Amino acid sequence: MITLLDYGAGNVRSVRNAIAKLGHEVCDVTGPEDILNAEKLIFPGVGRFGLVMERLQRDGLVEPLIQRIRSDKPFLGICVALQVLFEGSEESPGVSGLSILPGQIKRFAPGNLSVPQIGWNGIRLHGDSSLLNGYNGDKLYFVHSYRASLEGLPEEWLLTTSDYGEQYVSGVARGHVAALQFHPEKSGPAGLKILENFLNSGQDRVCEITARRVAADQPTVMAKRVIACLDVRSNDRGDLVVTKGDQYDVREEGEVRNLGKPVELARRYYEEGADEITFLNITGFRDFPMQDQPMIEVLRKTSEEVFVPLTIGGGIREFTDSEGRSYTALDVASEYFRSGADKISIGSDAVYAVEEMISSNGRSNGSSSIEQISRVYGAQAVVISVDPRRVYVDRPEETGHHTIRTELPGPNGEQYCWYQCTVKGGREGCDLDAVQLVQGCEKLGAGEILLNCIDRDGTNSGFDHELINLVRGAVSIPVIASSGAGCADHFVQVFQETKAEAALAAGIFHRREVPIIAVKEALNAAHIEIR
Ligand code: 1PR
Repeated sequence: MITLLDYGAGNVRSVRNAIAKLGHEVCDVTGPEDILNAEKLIFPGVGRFGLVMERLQRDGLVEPLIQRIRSDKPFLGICVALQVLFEGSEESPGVSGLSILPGQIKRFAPGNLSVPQIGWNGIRLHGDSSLLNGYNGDKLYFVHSYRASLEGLPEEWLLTTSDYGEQYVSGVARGHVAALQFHPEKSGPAGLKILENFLNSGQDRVCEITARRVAADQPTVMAKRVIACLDVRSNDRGDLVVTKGDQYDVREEGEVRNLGKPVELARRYYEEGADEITFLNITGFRDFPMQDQPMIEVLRKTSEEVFVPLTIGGGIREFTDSEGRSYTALDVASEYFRSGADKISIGSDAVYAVEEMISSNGRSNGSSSIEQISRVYGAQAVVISVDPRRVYVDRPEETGHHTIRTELPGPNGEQYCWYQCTVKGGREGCDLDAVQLVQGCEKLGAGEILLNCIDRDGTNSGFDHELINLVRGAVSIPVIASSGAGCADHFVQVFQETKAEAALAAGIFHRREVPIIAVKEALNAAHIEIR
């Protein structure tokens, strides 16, 4: 029996699902005595450092946790649960951690790398431990803006380090206790193997570092991510289907295109090596997701079988239902997180939030959906889905928008264009450009940009590099390039010609025109880091 410390913030369902998949039963911590008595305790830390500590304090769990770890009872901490083992964090000044380990957690300062670090990185082994038995060197999934430093860490605890602009601690272990900065439950087969080693250990000190190693010199390198996207909606018969549009028009001869079943396709992409799966509930702007149980069910079922990150978007905003019951955007997002999402994506509501901030002279009162969700779940859990389209102009100075000189002139020979943001799945254009939107969203607390392009969507003509360079240059959070992939070479080109951290495609994967493995092989042949 595995005991899980779930304090109600973030995606703990994935850890639950991974444990179940590995054949173990899970029970929850219901009070301080469970922390002390549990045979094996897993603590998946999600959210901000201060919030995690506040919840532990509220539930009287701080002292029992310290006692458990000091008395060397089996314990596995994940992500922020590694960070709270230290004395404090720059993320939440003045909040004390568990102080098992000395030092402060600091924010990444990686120069031109984006923060948060989101994606697949390597680990460098500093010692041998049965926790890593069978680990084959595959990359593992990280998502964080703050990191533990090597400085002052007692050597007997140091299991692994990784690099992201600087070297940081990615795993600590001693005796029966370990904590990992990466997410084993989201790291595919390599992560599940590590989790399994912990779950299956008997009385042996599974985490003990039995021999020291001379760590490799080469830095670990983040992989460029390949993401499969599933646009989901109900067809005219009421079945939830994966569909795909051409420039956002998903109907063919009057019918909604049906390219498959969401859970089946997601499972297929996981098995084929997708680094992440994104679901977009494309009619979410008019339907209300908390009444849309099928979509939540899709997420629940997918997270039982798919152990890479899942993002879900569509309809994340505040809402009042027909009985007058109101839900905040945070309520909606929380339901998605509880159902297995690791990140949520916001489209239309992000546009409204930035328009409002601009009309209030760049100030916000803290109530936007982005701020609400980011405060509780952290910036890395909030993705902004941008749906821009090109507007060609002759005179850039007259637009009042961020305009570029384009190598692809407009229909009347226009040399310039700007990218107009849209809402409601491209149905309405706004007086806001893509740069204004993404900069506004970063300021409000978003952690990643999913950059679609209506002009390229479904065209198979390649990604819009001009758009991607414009947006990537405007923010310091990761950017996912989306729309237009038609062949494996388009992925090579987008990573060679832009600084996008990830690239997403839909149509070519759904129609089996290009397998994910072919994309990975092409990237590998071009010496682009992959998982
Ligand atoms: O506004 O918060 O409710 O979110 C709605 C979400 O649904 C947004 O993320 C928006 O992008 C998405 N959406 C709305 N309508 C459509 C549509 O297609 N009619 N899909 C839509 C957006 C774009 C990509 C697509 C890529 C890659 N789809 O997700 O997967 O363009 O396609 P390709 O590789 O085939 O070119 P809210």
